[in-house]
Amino acid sequence: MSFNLPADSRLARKDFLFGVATASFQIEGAAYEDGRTESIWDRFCATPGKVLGGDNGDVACDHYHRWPQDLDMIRKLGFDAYRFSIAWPRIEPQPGVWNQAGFDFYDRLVDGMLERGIRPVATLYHWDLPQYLGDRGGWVNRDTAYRFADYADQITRVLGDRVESYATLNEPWCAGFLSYRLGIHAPGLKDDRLGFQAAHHLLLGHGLALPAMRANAPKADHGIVLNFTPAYPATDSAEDRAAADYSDEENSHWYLQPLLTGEYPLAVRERHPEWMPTVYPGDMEILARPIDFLGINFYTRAVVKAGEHSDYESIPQDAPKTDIGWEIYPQALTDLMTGFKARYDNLPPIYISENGAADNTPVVDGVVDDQMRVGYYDQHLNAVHNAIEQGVDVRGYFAWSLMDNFEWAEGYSQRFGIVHVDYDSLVRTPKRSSAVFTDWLAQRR
Ligand code: IFM
Repeated sequence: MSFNLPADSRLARKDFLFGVATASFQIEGAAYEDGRTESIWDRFCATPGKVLGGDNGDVACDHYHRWPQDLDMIRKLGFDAYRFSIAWPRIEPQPGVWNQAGFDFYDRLVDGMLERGIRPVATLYHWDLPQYLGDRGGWVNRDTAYRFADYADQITRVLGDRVESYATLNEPWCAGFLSYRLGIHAPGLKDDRLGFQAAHHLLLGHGLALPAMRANAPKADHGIVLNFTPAYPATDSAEDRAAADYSDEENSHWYLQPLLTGEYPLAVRERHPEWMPTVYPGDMEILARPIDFLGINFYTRAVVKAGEHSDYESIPQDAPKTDIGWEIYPQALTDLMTGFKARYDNLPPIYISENGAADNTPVVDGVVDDQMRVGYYDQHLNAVHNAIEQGVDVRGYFAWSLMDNFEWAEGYSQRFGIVHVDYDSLVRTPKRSSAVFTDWLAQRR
């Protein structure tokens, strides 16, 4: 069994990059080993009521100890690349203190990939901010952007060109809005103005980090990973269409537009001057420093109507959903990319840096027959194919995730892996979906 893509699809060529993705906090465990210090997610997990079941990242998938076996698994499954993230609290456990044991771990991991013929794709920040920076306001504090640039400099000095592609940030919408505006992720603040300020400092950190990253790894690609949940109007009314458009300005273009044009979207600035962040002279030029690629993380769409007391309101759909309750709507992935191409004349090459489904099918007689996930991947790979056919420059695709892991506020309740993890024994069991990928990858030309 393989994916149903046209034989002449760009995705069927060996030079289209296929990888699997994970993130440090979600898989590593070893929370306090070899000098790692507390992150804002350790603190959030320890705060009652923040994470389902009171789950935490202390052990997670124990990847910190089992990485050789996990890399063997990636090679065996046939993927070209592995997108992983680096835990800042391992690298800089105290302000300005650089931890050799932390560098050594990622040194070994990257060499382990290269030895196995797996291409390393690194993300520098996937939300595990050191708690000591959280104590000083986290991303609301402008200084955090400068601390991030220092950390990015240190880690890229060590890993250099052995990593072929670096993303500064993963999903600043989540690290900004979901964390400081909507209160769902660490540190759990609910304040519009602070959400926008945090978002600005995240993007500032991204821009500040780029020059040193380029100097330390001149042959690598440097970019950023953004997440998008495009909005569709609930009805054809002018009000609902305007609400959907506005939602996209606030949630998608707020993050992408400044990077490509050096300006935040006017629609948001005009409607909500009271939320606007403090921006220093020169900041926008820093945000707009050139990037070599845009990573797109896509899972679902939103359907919205004009709200009575808000700019837009999400309307739940009676439609197929993954186990986490997110609608399956692959057309939105094609629309999103063709829409970006139409709006931005300097859109860089795109990688789908995450896409996948929560499918909690259990192990039965040693087998995980995750058919819903197989269908989800099939539909979304076709959505990528369709975008390429319409002229979008997509260079690769990363499945989220290599293995089941800590799903943030949902704890371990939602399984996104193509490999099952038993959280008691930590045994990994490849699921049906991983076998379908392996078949697909083997037949590429
Ligand atoms: O698990 C997350 C990941 O950390 C970031 N992107 C979305 C995934 C699924 O929610």
